[in-house]
Parts: sequence; C-alpha cells; structure tokens
Amino acid sequence: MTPTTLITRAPATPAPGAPASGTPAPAASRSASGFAGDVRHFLTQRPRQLPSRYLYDDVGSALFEAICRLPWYPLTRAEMRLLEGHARDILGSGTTTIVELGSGSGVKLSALIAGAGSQRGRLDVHLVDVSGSALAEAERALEGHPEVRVVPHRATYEIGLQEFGRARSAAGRRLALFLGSNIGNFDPPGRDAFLATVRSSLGRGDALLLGADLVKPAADLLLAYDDPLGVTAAFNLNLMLRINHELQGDFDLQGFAHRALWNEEASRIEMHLRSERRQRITIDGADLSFVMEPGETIWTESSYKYRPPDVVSMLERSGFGVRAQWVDAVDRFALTLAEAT
Ligand code: AVJ
Repeated sequence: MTPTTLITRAPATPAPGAPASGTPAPAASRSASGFAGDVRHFLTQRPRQLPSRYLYDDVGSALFEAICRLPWYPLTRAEMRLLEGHARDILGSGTTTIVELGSGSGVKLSALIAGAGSQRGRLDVHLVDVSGSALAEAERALEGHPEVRVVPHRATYEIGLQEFGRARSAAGRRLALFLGSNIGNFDPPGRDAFLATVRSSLGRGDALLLGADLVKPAADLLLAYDDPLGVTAAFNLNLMLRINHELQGDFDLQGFAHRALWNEEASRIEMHLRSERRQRITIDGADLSFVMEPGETIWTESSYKYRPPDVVSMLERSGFGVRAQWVDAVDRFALTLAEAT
C-alpha cells in the first residue's frame, strides 16, 4: 500500500483581500498575438525566455509522455497511485460534470472514473488542452466509459475555462481537475490569478482537485529534470525545432545545451537552453534576429515545488476551502481536494 497522510479540514473562510492581485501569466495575456508574437516578445526580454506551454507540439507531447515513464520522473506514477487509492472520495456521488485542464492523454481521468465505480448517471467531461493529438488520445481513453460524454476544447486554460463556464451544465456538483503539477509552471502572481479564474468558473460547493509536486532533495529533482537518457533534454531542445519549422527559424540545435537548475530561494526547478558559442539566430516568421553570447540562456520553464501547507494556503487565498489532502510519502507528491466557498 502507498503510504499517505490524510488531513481533513473544517470549512474555511477566505482570507480577506487576498485573491488575484497579481498579474496574469504573460503567456495568457499575449495569447491573442499567437506563437509568432509570443516568440518575438519573450526572446527579446532579459533574460531571454519562452513560455513553457509551447513545449507541447506533437513531438513535445510525445517526449513528455516518455518522460513520465522514466524512473527518474516519479510524479505521474505517484499521482496515479493517489487517484486510484482515493477515487471514491474525490469523485463522490454527486459529481455530474468534470472539467480537466491540460488533460494530456486522459489516462488519469480514466483511472479516476474507473476507480470510483460505475454506479452513476451521465458524466459530462470537458477536456481542455492545447494539443490536438493529446485531446484525440484522451477521447479514445474515455471511450470505455459509456456514461461519459466528452466535450473537447482545443484551447489554453483561460479560453477553455471561459467556454466551460458558458456551457450549460447538468444539475449537480462540478469538479475541476488540475493535475500533474501543471500549477508549478505559473509564477506565484500568475498562479494566484489563475486559481481565481478557476474559482470564478465554478459555483459555491463545486470542487477543485489540485496535483502538486513537493519539495524533495535537490539531487532527486535534478535527475527528474536532467535525466541520464536525455529525454528531457530532447523535450527542451524541441522547442527550437518547433520554432524552426513553424516560424522559419534557423536555430542550430547542436549549438545549444539543456540545463536544469534548482533555484532554492524561489523553490523552483528551471529549464534553460544554453548557447554554447556566439551565434546569430534569425526567425523570419517572428520578424526577429539577435545574437547570443556563449553561456547565455533562454529560460524555457519553471517548475515550482511546494510544501503541503503551501498548497492549502494558496487555495484558501483563492476562494477554496480544503477538504482533504493526500500525500505520497515516498515520491513526495500531493493531491489536494478543495471546495469552492
Ligand atoms: C507537465 C509542467 C508538470 O514541470 O514537471 C517535465 C513538465 N518539464 N520535465 C513539470 C516537465 C520537464 C512538467 N509539467
């Protein structure tokens, strides 16, 4: 049996004046201008950067699925064990509608529904993902559940949530799923603004299940984000391949190296692409040309790591009351179930 700890909490009152003062995630606020606009904007920032959501084209999504199977990246397996072990508590009996943000291949949702048993009526499932291939795969994964009706949204979280909010939903509890520690890609202000957006798409009494990776020894974290097989390096480098293909860029992938570092103060893993020499990069489709110095990096991802009480307080600041928190003690991963208050 997986060792877990359970903390059950009394209904909480939201902290006064807490929510959503932060700026929205930069990627979200610029989504109207699309990939080219974002590439141009973020590559000319100091430090140079690219929004991590662009890592997930078809190749990137496949590489991410491979990462999840690596022995050094235990997040997905830990979360699956928690979902399977607590499916009935999570899904309850009154849930009629689920929205999953960043559904990926759909295996987690499928395991959750299977684990909760099949004595239920129709279940409306809204899947939000930027990857068309991931959405198609998730729809296939859910075909085995005849009570499930799938509504796919090929969209960013924010747009998908808006569409979900506008969709008529059945009477009964709505459950939002934000799994895989995808929350960790937001910086703290963006995270709080995002949780407030999720809260506003739900009604009082609806629920949010949040998966969050926890702080653990730096050596373990570095192996998870710089694996000996080089799959994470390929995942990171692929972002340049995508820019070359979609925006007529001329990145020389051999002129860059994958770098992962643990930023202890900020409690986050950072992924960077480091230029190995002085080189000019031209991206016609983004109307951009610039020189990178040896050692200069492009910051492509932050993956924040939390302590269990951090997760409770971020939810409470955003209009949720925590009902339960399950922690995988071996791989240090938390699932937190909260109710919109
Ligand atoms: C899918 C964003 C949760 O941050 O751990 C995996 C992505 N990056 N390896 C993470 C990722 C490098 C992953 N998330």
